[in-house]
Amino acid sequence: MKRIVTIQDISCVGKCSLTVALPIISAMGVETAIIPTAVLSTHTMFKNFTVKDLTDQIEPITNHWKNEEIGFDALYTGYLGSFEQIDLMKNMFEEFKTDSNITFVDPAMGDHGKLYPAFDEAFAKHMATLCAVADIVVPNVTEACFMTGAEYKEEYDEAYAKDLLKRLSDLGAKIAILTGASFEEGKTGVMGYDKTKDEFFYFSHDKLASSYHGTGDIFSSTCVGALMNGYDWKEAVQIAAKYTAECIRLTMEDGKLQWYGVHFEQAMPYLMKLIEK
Ligand code: PXL
Repeated sequence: MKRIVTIQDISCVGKCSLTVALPIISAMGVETAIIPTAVLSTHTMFKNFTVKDLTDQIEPITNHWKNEEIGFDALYTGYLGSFEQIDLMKNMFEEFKTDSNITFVDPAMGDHGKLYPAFDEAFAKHMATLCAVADIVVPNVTEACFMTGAEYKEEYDEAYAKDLLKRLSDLGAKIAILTGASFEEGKTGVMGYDKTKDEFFYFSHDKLASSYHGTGDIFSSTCVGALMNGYDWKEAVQIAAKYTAECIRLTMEDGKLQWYGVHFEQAMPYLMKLIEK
């Protein structure tokens, strides 16, 4: 059985970060160890959220694991709250990286051209240094622009997406995956670039009319789960995109609760079918 570790916050309400990564990756048949980086009452798009930072727990936890010779088939980071946490992740990658495992970074920092309330441009540039040492990175267009200094565009063509991917891989990551890549009328999707093969890949599907919080985390978690189930990155992004779209579709049937995340639980049977071999 594969074992991964995911390092991100627990937002108690709002269905994002660990409250989606843990159930999704576990349901995909993969042991899911966690490091909670902070506990928040909700994610940061709600007003008046509470937060307890857990940065001081990260090193004691990883030191204990090292002493116990505990290893992981994937190290997956999501929302991180500070420069220090980013640096701790770089140390953790150095300590736990092997020839056979993967490091997967979702630089969860913003969307729709804006960074989340807790972040600024300097933070995005620092996140780029973590992406530099990862095997796979999965930013959306907003995050890719803030990390690479590219101009953010709401509307763009395929050449723009390819340029962003090249810039991301110039940072250092082996495989760069751009989520929410949309340059065909009525479609959205994901475009990836494998610099070791100089190969692009694009998968698109019909664009749904609503956008919800936490879908990036659902995409990344599913991608990690699919990779651990033996799918290559191109298959994994398709599985993740299809499942995320189904989660959105089911949520839309149930009214608009944009900040409360998507009905990923109800779409689990569909995910199980997607990963059947
Ligand atoms: O889904 C990204 C995310 C994760 N964790 C926290 C957040 C957000 C996005 O706003 O605030 C705490």
